[in-house]
Amino acid sequence: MDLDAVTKQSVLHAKPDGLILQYGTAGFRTKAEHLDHVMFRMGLLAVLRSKQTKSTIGVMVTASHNPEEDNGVKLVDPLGEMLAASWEEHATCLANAEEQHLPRVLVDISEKAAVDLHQDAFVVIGRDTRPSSERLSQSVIDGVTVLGGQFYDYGLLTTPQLHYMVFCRNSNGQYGKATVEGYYQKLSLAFVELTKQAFCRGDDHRTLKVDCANGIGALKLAEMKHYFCPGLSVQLFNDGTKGKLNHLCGADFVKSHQKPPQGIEMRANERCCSFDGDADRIVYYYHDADGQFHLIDGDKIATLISSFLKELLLEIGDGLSLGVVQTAYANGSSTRYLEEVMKVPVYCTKTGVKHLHHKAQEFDIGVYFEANGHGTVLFSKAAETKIKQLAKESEDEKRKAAKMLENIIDLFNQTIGDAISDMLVIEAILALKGLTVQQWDALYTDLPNRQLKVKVADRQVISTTDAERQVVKPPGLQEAINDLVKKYRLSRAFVRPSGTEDIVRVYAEADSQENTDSLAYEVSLAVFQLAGGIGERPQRGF
Ligand code: NG1
Ligand code: ZN
Repeated sequence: MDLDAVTKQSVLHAKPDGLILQYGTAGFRTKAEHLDHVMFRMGLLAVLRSKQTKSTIGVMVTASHNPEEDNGVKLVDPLGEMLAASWEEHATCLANAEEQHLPRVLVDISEKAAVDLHQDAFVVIGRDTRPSSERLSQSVIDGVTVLGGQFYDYGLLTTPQLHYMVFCRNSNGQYGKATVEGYYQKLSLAFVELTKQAFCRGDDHRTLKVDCANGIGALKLAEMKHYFCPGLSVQLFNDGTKGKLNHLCGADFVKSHQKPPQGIEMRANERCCSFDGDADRIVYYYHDADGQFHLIDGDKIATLISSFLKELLLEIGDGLSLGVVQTAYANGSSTRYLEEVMKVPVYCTKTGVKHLHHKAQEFDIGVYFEANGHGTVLFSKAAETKIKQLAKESEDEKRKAAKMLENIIDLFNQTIGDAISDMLVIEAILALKGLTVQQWDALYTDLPNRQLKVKVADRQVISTTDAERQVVKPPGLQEAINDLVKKYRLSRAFVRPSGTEDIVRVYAEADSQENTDSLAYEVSLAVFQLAGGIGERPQRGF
């Protein structure tokens, strides 16, 4: 390591005094103007991680669903997974080191992680469409080069596409070609294969309206859409030509406001969906004939997908285990439906896909989704081998089911949630089952729910347990929540510090929207009073 060169370059990417950031559930995320030094340093870290794993490492510049002025960065590990937990700590140390300590911290990390410094390093970089992303990804490149790493800059990519590239490169092309073209081909081929039978029937529900959050999803879907036409025709809205990224549109807006995005024309009973700013989340929705808005969130997506997988598994009859993983934000009705009607085991983990991902790995087939629409299906190596074998050998019906499962394996990028993969699997299932969006929505009725944010001086004063469903500290807060919850029917509420924003999140559920809103307000007030609220007190009414 040429530490003198690092010191010299680092001055050009100086860390603002006193700024402390944490590698959280989604990497580093804050206002774009505070991130230049973090980007440079993540370039350095990616080189060390690449040397240590002797593999290609990814760096993605994005702040996903957050406002256009924000930005962020996360590292992608060799198998297209999120960065290993021990390296999250290294990332935090490196990002927060004062200028003069930077060389020492680099040496420390190399020693602790037993990095072979003579090894070559290769880093691939992707970015979203934020105005700040291009400059920030240049800072990542500066970091990579000063430590002697090689790199390839993919430029504009969705987050899942970068994960795909990393995995392809580390599996010697066996998984697919490490190009956007390769990604389009792999997914669309699997989609066309999977839906062959459905579209022969002359289905006329093939149009889907997509709100692209004015983000990268618009560019990539525009390139990709002719690959799955005429099977599916997608109409793009909020494609970034006019509006601002994630502003009054996108999956996060639709989910948290429970209303349609601006900029999309919805007719009664038309199937619509929204991506988020980096195209790893998706939610569906429609207006009924009375003009009422219906949201189909990640929980209902998980339900649709797992019920289809369960049918296919019964068909192949091979005893492969299926499990669904959710977080505390999953609607109570979805959990009840999965457990009691579908008889599928359901587990709850902490928020953040990495937690769901780990739990899902315990099954042959693990379906995981956050209520906000971020999720995927994981197949174990053993399940994949079994399915591929059955698709070749067994008799007709079994073989058909195994082939479908094989296509589904190819469609789910195998890594993290991907709005494009999810959309294609959902569209395929709806077509194959001949289901309308209303029929899908009618699987169960969501309990009214509300999410609020509370500002506190230090959100770390709140600590939780039981997959974030119970507060441990500050004292008295959980008791206060318990008393409030008791006032309502079918009610539930919890609070937790956000991992991506400087706020505390409040969630409530109850028998009516009015009661839910009261409960959410009362719990917010309890947080404000018992956990050091700042600024304006929470108000009733939204
Ligand atoms: P935080 O800010 O920790 O609640 C949010 C989402 C997560 C996940 C991350 C990463 C909710 C309630 N939380 O985390 O599910 O998507 O952002 O983007 O939706
Ligand atoms: Zn995202």
